[in-house]
Amino acid sequence: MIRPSPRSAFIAVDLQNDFCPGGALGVPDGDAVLPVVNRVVRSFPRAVATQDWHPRGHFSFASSRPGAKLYSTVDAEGISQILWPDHCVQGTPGAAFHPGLDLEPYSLIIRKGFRPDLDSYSTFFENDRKTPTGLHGWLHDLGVKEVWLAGLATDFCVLYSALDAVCLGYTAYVLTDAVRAVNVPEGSGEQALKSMAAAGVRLTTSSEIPG
Ligand code: VGL
Ligand code: ZN
Repeated sequence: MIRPSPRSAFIAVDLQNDFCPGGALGVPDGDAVLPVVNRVVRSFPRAVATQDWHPRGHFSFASSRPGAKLYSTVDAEGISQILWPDHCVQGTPGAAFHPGLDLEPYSLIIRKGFRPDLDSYSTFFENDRKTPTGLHGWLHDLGVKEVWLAGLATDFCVLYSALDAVCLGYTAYVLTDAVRAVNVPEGSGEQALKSMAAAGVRLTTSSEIPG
């Protein structure tokens, strides 16, 4: 058992309709993490939910570039960008939290990816790696030293959030039974778990959390 410390925070990443099966960028089995997330969140003294929140015509959408192929990679001013289907458009049902997510325990919602020409996988910094989302300031203010991550997708938003958490000096845990991968390209979910472990992220499961 690993008891979350009083200086910990739980971070539920992008549990939105568009990332769940049937959504615009549905992660296979993505909704399966909801019961796990709903159970463990109450073991933490505070919790944050994140929301991918793109304006219409966002530059990460393949549809914003005539002739561009879905899931192809382009270079945008030195930042490598995968072109996604339109997803999590501000104010649409796809951008809403999945109805199966119990939102009551969350005291902060971080929205990211709302700049038209910048994407944001990490919930700490946008993809230019320097524009902060404000989450670090909030956590720091509250004396948080330890973050526990779950949600979607393992190979993008969870991966970059966990890596940034370690870089920022947090002890970072990822609940492997409460994450699912897009797997674009194939195998990127497995690769992400390896990268996180190599960076010092502690991979664990919800069964380690008491209660
Ligand atoms: C995500 C792709 C595009 C994620 C967000 O939440 O992992 N993936 N936008
Ligand atoms: Zn996105």
